[in-house]
Amino acid sequence: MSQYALLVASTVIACLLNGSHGTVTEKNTYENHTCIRECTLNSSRTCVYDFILEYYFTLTKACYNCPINVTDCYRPHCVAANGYPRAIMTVNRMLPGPAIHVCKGDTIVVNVQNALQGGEGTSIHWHGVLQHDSQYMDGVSMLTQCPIPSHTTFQYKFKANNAGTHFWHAHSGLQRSDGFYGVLVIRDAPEHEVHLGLYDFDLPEHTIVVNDWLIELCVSKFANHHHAGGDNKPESMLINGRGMFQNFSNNSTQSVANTPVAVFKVHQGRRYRFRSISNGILNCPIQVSIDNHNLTMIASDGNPFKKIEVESFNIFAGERFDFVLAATADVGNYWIRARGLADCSVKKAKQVAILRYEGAPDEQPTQPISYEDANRSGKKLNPWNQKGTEELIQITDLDSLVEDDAALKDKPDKKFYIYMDFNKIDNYHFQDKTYYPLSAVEKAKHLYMPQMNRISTILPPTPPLTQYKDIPTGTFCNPETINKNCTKEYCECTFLLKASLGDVVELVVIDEGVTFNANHPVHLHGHAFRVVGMDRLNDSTSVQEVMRLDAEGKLPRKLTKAVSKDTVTIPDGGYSILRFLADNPGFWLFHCHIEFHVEIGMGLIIQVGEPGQMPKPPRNFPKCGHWSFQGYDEDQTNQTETKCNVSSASMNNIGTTVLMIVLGAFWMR
Ligand SMILES: *[C@@H]1O[C@H](CO)[C@@H](O)[C@H](O)[C@H]1NC(C)=O
Ligand SMILES: *[C@@H]1O[C@H](CO)[C@@H](O)[C@H](O)[C@H]1NC(C)=O
Ligand SMILES: *[C@@H]1O[C@H](CO)[C@@H](O)[C@H](O)[C@H]1NC(C)=O
Ligand SMILES: *[C@@H]1O[C@H](CO)[C@@H](O)[C@H](O)[C@H]1NC(C)=O
Ligand SMILES: *[C@@H]1O[C@H](CO)[C@@H](O)[C@H](O)[C@H]1NC(C)=O
Ligand SMILES: *[C@@H]1O[C@H](CO)[C@@H](O)[C@H](O)[C@H]1NC(C)=O
Ligand SMILES: *[C@@H]1O[C@H](CO)[C@@H](O)[C@H](O)[C@H]1NC(C)=O
Ligand SMILES: *[C@@H]1O[C@H](CO)[C@@H](O)[C@H](O)[C@H]1NC(C)=O
Ligand SMILES: *[C@@H]1O[C@H](CO)[C@@H](O)[C@H](O)[C@H]1NC(C)=O
Ligand SMILES: *[C@@H]1O[C@H](CO)[C@@H](O)[C@H](O)[C@H]1NC(C)=O
Ligand SMILES: *[C@@H]1O[C@H](CO)[C@@H](O)[C@H](O)[C@H]1NC(C)=O
Ligand SMILES: *[C@@H]1O[C@H](CO)[C@@H](O)[C@H](O)[C@H]1NC(C)=O
Ligand SMILES: [Cu+2]
Repeated sequence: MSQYALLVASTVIACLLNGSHGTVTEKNTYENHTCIRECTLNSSRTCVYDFILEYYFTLTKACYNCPINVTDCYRPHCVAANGYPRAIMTVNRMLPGPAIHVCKGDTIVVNVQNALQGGEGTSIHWHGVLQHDSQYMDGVSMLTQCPIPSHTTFQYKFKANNAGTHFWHAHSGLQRSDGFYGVLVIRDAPEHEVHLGLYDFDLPEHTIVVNDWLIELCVSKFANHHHAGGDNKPESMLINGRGMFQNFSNNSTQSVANTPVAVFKVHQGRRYRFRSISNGILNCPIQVSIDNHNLTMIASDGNPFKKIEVESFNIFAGERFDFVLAATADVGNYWIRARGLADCSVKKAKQVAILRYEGAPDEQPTQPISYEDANRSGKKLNPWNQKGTEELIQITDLDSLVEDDAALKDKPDKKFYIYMDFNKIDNYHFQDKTYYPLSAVEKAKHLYMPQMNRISTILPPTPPLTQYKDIPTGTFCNPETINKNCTKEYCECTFLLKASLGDVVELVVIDEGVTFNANHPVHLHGHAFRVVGMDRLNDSTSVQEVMRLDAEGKLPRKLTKAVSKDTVTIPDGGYSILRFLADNPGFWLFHCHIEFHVEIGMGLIIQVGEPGQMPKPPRNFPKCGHWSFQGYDEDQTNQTETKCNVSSASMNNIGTTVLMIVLGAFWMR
């Protein structure tokens, strides 16, 4: 722990150098932020960060001769990624963006400056932070706030009240996939760490962020896949924003160079707490393992469970796992391997990083690194679409170390069956009934709709949490209120389920799995849930079958020591049963964390409590109006009485648009 002393000392200097606002400088990496410290009770601080959000590119001029000269790859503003040239989105010209490491009880303040060229709005979600009393800081565009218009700023401010390994990412369009993501770790005082005795160090440098990575802007792949014949398979993967993929050759020697991989340093004989995060983008569960080492798994999504030693684990989009690594091998370099499953197996998406022992040379391990080489056998936590066995440990096989609470009572107060699948339905956004109906299109271009209860959710025209009164009547729906046959016709609305404040809610989430052997990791905002049941019944199932089994008492529930999480996989052809105490009033998104799926509506809103029970946002919290056109009121003298006034936030958008038109006209001349 003494390593913290060093960090703190150097931060004082970093602070004195705090420079101008609005430009990206070295201090914006926050690598040595004053809030990075040993956490103790009653010593909370306010931790401030400036985030500048931009479109950017890999291997820019900031990279000079990277990777032929590898040192250049570490220059400020150089994003080498996996070496593939592509447009990206960065916060402070870093990939991932700045890591936030704070202590429980601290106040996090992030000033977001939207510098996106192109007039795009944005917002940032703090994945895993429950936001009690700061619901309007959850960062979901059009649910808990308006998108932050380009060339404006927004301040996030909330208490870091629930400890654990979390992360932050954009919750607006597909931006998370292009680079708007980063680490958010909230450490607790040692007194509260149940696993404290298992490790010697818990350091920021041992945080691992894995994700699949495309070779183009996500929206390009999205449009190609949904409108033409493009696939939805990731090509590559990153570990902490780094990796090997693209080959470079120095012509005079023909030797192959690659962009550098992430390196994690350890001392032989010590034990380290590692914190891993998946910012998975497409359908890409990731198997993580470290050569010559086993992993002692101790926590997920911020909640500890009874330790269990495995050889590898799978991590799904949005999940986090903490493990202890004992550096017991010979001094040397070892591969840390990330192997993409499901859609990531098609192009063998994989990545490596290096575990380097103190005293080992600055070299790569010699072990081969093919996709197949990363298929670690032996005990594995969190299998993908496999039944649990002696070797395959399901989430429900773990014993939570979070005390049993009301969520685990015998009978929940509210119970919902949520069934998911890819449905063969003529969706007018991607098919045209007249010109190219589903039936006329070749099978390879058939598009199946990932839906919940056969509904595609679109977010409301104004955020219900902050502008409830502005929501047009008839916006919200649920399977009972929809008066359409959604098996026959495409159904799109704002799917909302309601719970009273204090209810224990049970979600029986089913993946019917008829169409593909797929996967939908689901994430709940504002609450952690207990995973009380999980099984893969068969290659496919149906909501009717699961309801029948449930009625017959054949869906076992683990009502003691069920693990607490906020993101979990639903086995295809099976189900997961989730329980939570609805103690956080607000509008909370519950959604599949696969970017293409949530973007076309695989999610729903859980309303907890009545609007009157939800805390009011600050009086000057930005607003936006909805744009459903109701005709112009030509009478200028009667403007204040028009129904369709626009608020300041949307005025900003108009301003930008006008500016762009003016510029456009200028260029045309
Ligand atoms: C943070 O501190 C470390 C250790 O003193 C130093 O090596 C590193 O350059 C610092 N990082 C930044 C961005 O200032
Ligand atoms: C921290 O504060 C709480 C209540 O404010 C108090 O009960 C506790 O003794 C304090 N702990 C320390 C270590 O000062
Ligand atoms: C590589 O780049 C570094 C700066 O990043 C520079 O100091 C060094 O001289 C370069 N090496 C070569 C061989 O050009
Ligand atoms: C780079 O070279 C390796 C080894 O020859 C090869 O397996 C890999 O496919 C190459 N990468 C790309 C993107 O072509
Ligand atoms: C290698 O040669 C090719 C073509 O001769 C040239 O386009 C490229 O820039 C050269 N690369 C380096 C690293 O010198
Ligand atoms: C290629 O590598 C050789 C030997 O390492 C070095 O002398 C030369 O400068 C390099 N050429 C380029 C274009 O980087
Ligand atoms: C990892 O665990 C397996 C048993 O599951 C054991 O056979 C193996 O020796 C262990 N490896 C190390 C490096 O501890
Ligand atoms: C990975 O290894 C397991 C056994 O550990 C084997 O059953 C499976 O077929 C392997 N998968 C691949 C893709 O090789
Ligand atoms: C809805 O449509 C499907 C497919 O056409 C049909 O099988 C089903 O019976 C319909 N359901 C109702 C309630 O009409
Ligand atoms: C699993 O599905 C297959 C094919 O649909 C069916 O034949 C089999 O009976 C099912 N098994 C169970 C246990 O339901
Ligand atoms: C202003 O609008 C109201 C209601 O929209 C209408 O009744 C009234 O006649 C209008 N006043 C004028 C001066 O046009
Ligand atoms: C319309 O403007 C009035 C006065 O500025 C304001 O009170 C009201 O909230 C606005 N309505 C909407 C939908 O923005
Ligand atoms: Cu999904």
